[in-house]
Amino acid sequence: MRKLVVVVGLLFCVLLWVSSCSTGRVENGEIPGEELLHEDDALAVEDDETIVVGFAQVGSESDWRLANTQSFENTFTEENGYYLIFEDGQQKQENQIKAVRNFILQEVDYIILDPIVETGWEGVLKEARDAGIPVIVADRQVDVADESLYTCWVGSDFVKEGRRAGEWLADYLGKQGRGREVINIVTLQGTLDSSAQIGRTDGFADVLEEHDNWVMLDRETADFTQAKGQEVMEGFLNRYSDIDVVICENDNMAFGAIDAIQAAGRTCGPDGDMIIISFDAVSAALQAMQNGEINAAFECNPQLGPIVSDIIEKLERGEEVEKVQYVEETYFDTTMNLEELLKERTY
Ligand code: GYE
Repeated sequence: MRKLVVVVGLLFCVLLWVSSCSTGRVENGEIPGEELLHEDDALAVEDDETIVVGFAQVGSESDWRLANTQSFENTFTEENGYYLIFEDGQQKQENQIKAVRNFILQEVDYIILDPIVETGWEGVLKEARDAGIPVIVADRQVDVADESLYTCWVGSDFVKEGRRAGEWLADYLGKQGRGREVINIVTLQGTLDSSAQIGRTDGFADVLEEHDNWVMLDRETADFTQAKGQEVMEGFLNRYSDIDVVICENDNMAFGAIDAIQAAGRTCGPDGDMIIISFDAVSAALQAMQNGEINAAFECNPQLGPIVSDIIEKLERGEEVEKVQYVEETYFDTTMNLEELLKERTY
């Protein structure tokens, strides 16, 4: 069953309504807005074969996010039988809600939602369910009492990432003979109430609890961006003179923190006076490890496009899909052959 994606008469009303929040890209790389709802685009998908997918993305705050968007754009192509409508939420939940409503009005076949925060989705998810449009949640999760409000979720085990980082730190300090020393830690947190922030904070906190000599001096959000990472780290450096470990809940905040540390005439990395631990493990983080600036990075896989497309294909065939699907992840540190690993790295 293929629907007429956009009724031409409705086009211009919808256009007026959404043009203020449509700032992302469509699948062919055009800047949306007028183009997104152009009559030709609508007519182009009035066939029975093309699967129309609306993707409400969080924003473009990090290298991880760009790789994630790229993964969806590379997968949901015309050649693969899709028409992708991409909406960039610009890190605002209200924009994402508007985007989902817009997809419902356009009668898309599937909605992919990467929710910026976990709460506040009930209303719009009910609207999608009432319209009979399956919603696939990707990357971050939604916290809703009624799980039938979405079809399934695919993403990372953020708690496991956080625990793994804590366990790595315990092992590293042990090897340095610092297993019983007082270790002062600060954390640059991601966007508060996002799954990636909650999971990484909680996972690391589990390991923190097991070490009474570890002290969490401070935690502050830097919204997953490099600029805020630098700003928050400047504040930490002004307030605390004895930081041993900086936990950065993504690579971009680590890049900002490193800039702040170096600007303050301080050092970090395996030979520096602060240990830097980061999450995502994008290529630039592995390069920062090669430069001796980051000690370890815990991988978060952004390549969710093909997995979501497999889910859609199963749904098209009328098959059941798993409600929760975790992706495989690893970690990297400076003991590894980073040059070789970088050759394989696609993001
Ligand atoms: O770690 C960060 C991004 O939700 C896993 O969001 C994602 C996180 C990722 O901005 O870089």
